[in-house]
Amino acid sequence: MKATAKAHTNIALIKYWGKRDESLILPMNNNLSLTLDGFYTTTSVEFREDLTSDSFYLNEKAVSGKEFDRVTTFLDLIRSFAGRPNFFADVRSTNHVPTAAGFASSASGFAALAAAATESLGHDISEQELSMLTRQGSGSACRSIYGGFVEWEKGTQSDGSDSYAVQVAPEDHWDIRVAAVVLSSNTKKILSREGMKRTVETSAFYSSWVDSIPDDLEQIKQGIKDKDFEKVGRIAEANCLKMHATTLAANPPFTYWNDRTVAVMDAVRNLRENGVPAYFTIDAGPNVKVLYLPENEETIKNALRDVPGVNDVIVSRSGQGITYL
Ligand code: 2P0
Repeated sequence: MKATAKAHTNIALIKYWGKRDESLILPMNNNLSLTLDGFYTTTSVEFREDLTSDSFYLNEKAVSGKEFDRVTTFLDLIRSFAGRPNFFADVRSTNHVPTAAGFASSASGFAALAAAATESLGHDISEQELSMLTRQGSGSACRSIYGGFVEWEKGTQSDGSDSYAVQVAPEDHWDIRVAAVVLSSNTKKILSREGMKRTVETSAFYSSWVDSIPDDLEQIKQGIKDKDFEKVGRIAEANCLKMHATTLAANPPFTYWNDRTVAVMDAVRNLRENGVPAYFTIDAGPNVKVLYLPENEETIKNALRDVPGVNDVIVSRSGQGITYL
């Protein structure tokens, strides 16, 4: 049976940074994100008895090499989970995640793939099980199963059976927005997988990062519940800065920022000094995402577009979880 699913990407407000198990993809720390309606992947999967191998098309082009291997390895997991080890699949994905905006398409990509693949096999699966499976494709993808604010529980079991995402507040709880600031040049030199591994293994600041998480999470969840924008923004921005500080203390040290990243951070601080509430967050690349409230949308867009080196500003609202088309 052919099945199609749509998943949105998400932005972490409390970052996932470091694994306690690299093959099962188990994180060192609980983390929390907002699912975004502006960026998504739709994927169709058809498992068929007559196929002798998998095929994967992304934006209508056949994919091979490492990217293809990552998809078939993930399909192996789903085949074995569903008790259908000998079924192969035709996979067709369309990404609506502009690479230039600095969002990893792996989050929406693996979430949509997991949902469509399990549906195609006719396998009845809970959202919790789906999140757990998705996690093993890409960690941050397990949060994209749900809409709104989502926490990924790190769990304590060595087999990963208690490491999955849970919804903290649905997408209609609060109209908080995110502007993705597209910079003029942004080669990502160190992949997040490699960057977090190096940081866990060598950064003098890594244990402080992990120790600081429970308090950040408790406070941000209270802020989300109370719709306290300044509290949520302040904690998210500080959490981002702490994550990036761990990379500066790694060996060899590295940073994801460039001069344009720092210029956008300054612009956000200037907005705040002028009475416009706005906070930034940055992932494993130079692009900046800015949190703001709907009434300030025009001011935020204009101020960010005026920063030298900024090519575009793409705005997004809180988005929904997995949907089947
Ligand atoms: C996050 N990032 O919480 C953090 C913040 C990057 C910085 O999740 O190795 O692509 O597939 O589990 O999920 C990026 O890492 O890594 C990420 P894997 P993933 O969004």
